[in-house]
Order: sequence, then structure tokens, then C-alpha cells
Amino acid sequence: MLIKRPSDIRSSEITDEKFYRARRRFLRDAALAAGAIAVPDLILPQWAEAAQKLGPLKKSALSTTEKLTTYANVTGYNNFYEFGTDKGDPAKNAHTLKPRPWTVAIEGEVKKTGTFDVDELVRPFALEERIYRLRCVEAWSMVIPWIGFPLGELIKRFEPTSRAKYVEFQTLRDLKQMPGQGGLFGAGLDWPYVEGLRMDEAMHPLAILAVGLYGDVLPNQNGAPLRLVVPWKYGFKSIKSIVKIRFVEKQPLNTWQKQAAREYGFYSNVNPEVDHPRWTQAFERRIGEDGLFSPKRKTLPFNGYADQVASLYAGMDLKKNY
Ligand SMILES: Nc1nc2c(c(=O)[nH]1)N[C@H]1C(S)=C(S)[C@@H](COP(=O)(O)O)O[C@H]1N2
Ligand SMILES: [Mo]
Repeated sequence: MLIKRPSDIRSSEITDEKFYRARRRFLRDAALAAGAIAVPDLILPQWAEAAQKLGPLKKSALSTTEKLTTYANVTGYNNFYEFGTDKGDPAKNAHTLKPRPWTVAIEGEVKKTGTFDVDELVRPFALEERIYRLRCVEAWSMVIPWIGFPLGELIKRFEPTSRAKYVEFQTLRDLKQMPGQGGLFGAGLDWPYVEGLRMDEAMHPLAILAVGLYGDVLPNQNGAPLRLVVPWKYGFKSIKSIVKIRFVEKQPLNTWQKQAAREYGFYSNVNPEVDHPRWTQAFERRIGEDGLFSPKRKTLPFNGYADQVASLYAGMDLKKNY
């Protein structure tokens, strides 16, 4: 076993580790306090209380062992066009989002449909920590310790019919909470943000619904209170702040494909051999490694998850189905 000596540990890692433990303690204390007194400005979701009672979350074996991107970068460098188009905008503007109370509608080709409080929806599932690479189509990447559960487990519970061939997801549409959906500093997208997966992709154990990161509830800018994370696809497939999950027969038209079909397809699997029309996808910049001399990283097929997911696309031309 490799044991890290203090001299091997970079100061950025120490800071984050400290932060991590402090958050855990904070959550535990808050959970204990919540029973007795009301904690202003902190509505602790039930799952967070439950997780604290169970002790630290189990780390999934599907996690990568790569160095984590710092909490500051994970929560300060974001794409969430509902709050502006600059990477710093979501952290600045997402305070207007109210992640509780929050409901999620389950619709379409399933035996059980309905609208559910997000904490009730999440409650039956065992949460775990999943450390995944996220690779944005803009050729940067991060390593993020998510808290979540497999999307497939939720899907099974609602019993899809034989006509359910795809799953469509929608983000909240509310100009008051999401000022970037307005005309003035809007991104010009057709709101609400929509994404979709083929049923077998959605059932794959790597696809998760996330409710937290870095041992805490999801910050608004990362898609509170519930978001998708599909680590083998470009980041834009991982839709944030979900209010609707719909089971459908036809392939959904996802937001970025609708916006620019020549640049963004339905599948959007990370593929170093298919360049974006305006830049190469062969390399990526790991956020936090932006020093003048830090080399770019080679982008891996399916973002490094090829062993697990390549079989889903056997026989498909992934240059046409980009
Ligand atoms: N609703 C919504 N979801 C979204 C986006 C968005 O603009 N709106 N951006 C996507 C893109 S392009 C990326 S790269 C990831 C970024 O996730 P992160 O900010 O948590 O790293 O969120 C995705 N999910
Ligand atoms: Mo992205």
C-alpha cells in the first residue's frame, strides 16, 4: 500500500481535506441541532441528516483515484447559463435559486407517475460518494466528489413501459429564480434546458443523480437540489436543477442540439477523434493546472470510461452519432 508522506501532499490538498472534514463536522452538528432548534438559513434536507446518522458516506468503487479539483474551482468555475454565460456568473448569481421546497414530476411511459417532493423522491436510495471526471465540450475537465445514487435505481422504481425508449430531463423554468433565462442577459437558449438519454444509457450504473458534492448538499451553482451526472459524456448532458423526468418513445431534442445541431448531437460521448467544428477535442485542460508550463492532457475516449460503456454503442458510427 502506498502511504502519502506529508512532504508529498500539496498545500491545496491539505486545504481541501481540512475543508472536507470541517464540512462533515458542520453537517453533523447542524443535523443534531436541527432536532432542537431552528437553524436560520440552513434547511438541512432529510437525506443529509440521515447520512450523518449513518456516518461518512461509502465511497463507490466506480470512483477515480485522481487528485480532486479544489472546492473553490468546482463551485466557482461553472456552466449554468440560467445564471449567465461567464464561468464566474453562476457562483455570483445563483443565490436567487430556491432549492427547497422543490418538486420533481415523473411523467410519460411509466406505470407510476406523479409529482414528488425532492427529499421524498431521494429518500429510498442509498447515497454514496462517486468521484468522477467531468469533461466539458469546451476542452476543460475537473475531478469532482459527487454524492448521489444510480439513476437506474430510480427508473426501476417507476416501472417504465415497453414504449419507454428514452428519458428526457428538464430544468426549472422561472425567470425570477433564473435571471439568465431573460432577454437582457439571457444566453439565447430555448428554455427550459432539456437533456435526454437512451434507456440503456440511463440504466448504466455509471449514470447518477447527484444531490451533493464534497460532503455537502449541492451548491446552487452546481445544480441544486438534484442534477444528472453522466461521466462518459460531455458536461452539457449533465443537466442541473431537474424538475421533470419524462419517459418517451422518441429521441428527445436536447437544448444544445436544438441550438446548433452541427456542433452538438444527441449522444455527445467524449470522443477525441471528433473535433468540435471550431476546436480540437483531442486535448483538455484540467482546471487548477493552468500554470504556464502545465501540459494539456490527452482526452480519452468516453472520458476514460470506455471499458464500462463502449459496448452500449457497438455497431454505431460514433463520428456520425456525435
Ligand atoms: N440546466 C443547465 N444544466 C447544465 C448547464 C446549463 O447551462 N444549464 N450547463 C452544462 C454544462 S455545459 C456543463 S460543462 C456542466 C457543468 O457542471 P458544473 O458547473 O457543476 O461543473 O453542467 C451542465 N448542465
Ligand atoms: Mo460544458
